[in-house]
Amino acid sequence: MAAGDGGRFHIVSPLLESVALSKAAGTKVYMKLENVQPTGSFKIRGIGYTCQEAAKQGCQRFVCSSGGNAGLAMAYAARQLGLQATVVVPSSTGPIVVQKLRDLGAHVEICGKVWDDANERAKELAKREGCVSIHPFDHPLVWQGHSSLVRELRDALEAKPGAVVLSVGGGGLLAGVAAGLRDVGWQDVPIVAVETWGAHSLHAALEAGRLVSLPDITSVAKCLGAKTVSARALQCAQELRVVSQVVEDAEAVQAMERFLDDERLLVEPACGAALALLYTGRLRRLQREGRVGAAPLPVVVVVCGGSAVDAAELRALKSHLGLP
Ligand code: PLV
Repeated sequence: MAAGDGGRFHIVSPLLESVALSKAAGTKVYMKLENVQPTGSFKIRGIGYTCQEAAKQGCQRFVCSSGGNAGLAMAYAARQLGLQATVVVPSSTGPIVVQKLRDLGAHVEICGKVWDDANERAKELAKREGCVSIHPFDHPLVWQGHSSLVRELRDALEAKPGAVVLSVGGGGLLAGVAAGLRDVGWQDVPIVAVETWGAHSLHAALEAGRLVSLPDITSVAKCLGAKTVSARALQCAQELRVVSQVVEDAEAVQAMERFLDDERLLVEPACGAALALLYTGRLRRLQREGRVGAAPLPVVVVVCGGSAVDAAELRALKSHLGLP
């Protein structure tokens, strides 16, 4: 099932209509199920491709800073390529991911409180001979790898969608989808870029009209927690039809639980953020305001996935947020 266009580690992911999400959003919703990719998220597309290209140049070891999923994708790609992997994660990345990284054979370092701290350490490590630094979201090869997702949409859908809904952390997925939309001539399709408050670095940058750094990451969606969004993501948001939306942590976590019941799929808060846009009726409002395409055009939500969650973690998140 290797996709063959860009990276050879990801699969052509399923595109399924969700009756439950369509009912909640009041419009036909397709789920692009990136949660079934190897290592559980879309990250394998861009990171897998980048590792593959770096391996061709003869590197011996990859180093990556990560909130979790980029590191998992890199560890997986390294293992496939027979190379070493070091992943630096912040302390906010929980034991579930650290164990999965070790199970994939990666060397794990825990450094600092948030991803930006871990990234400083990764930059140090990458200076060692034979090491290649793999960025979790801010590199042209990462965007190119992620862009394969849109070609799959073009191949599967009869017409272009009214919107693509996705989550934004550092903005690699946004930049990749934007590149893919341009590639297939769908650059007029609006992208709804969703963040949580406390990880809203794109929203803050758009309000300021320039890159700004959040003082801290206070959201539970740690995988959306880059204090500063990439310059490329801001540029995409300024050049294309990108609608920035921010949801509460509680909405993202409630969306995770509802999605588990509706589709029997468990995803991270980072993904719950995009789902919350549909469950809370925000998409309907954007349609009424004419900011995204309305019925009969379908909407695609990128179910970006995430591996840092299990049943106990969902319970812990709910209790942390005081949810019943
Ligand atoms: N997570 C990055 C950055 O973390 C990482 O290191 O794994 N959904 C999920 C499940 C993710 O893991 C991420 C990114 C995103 C969405 C956002 O993707 P981005 O960074 O390309 O906007 C700090």
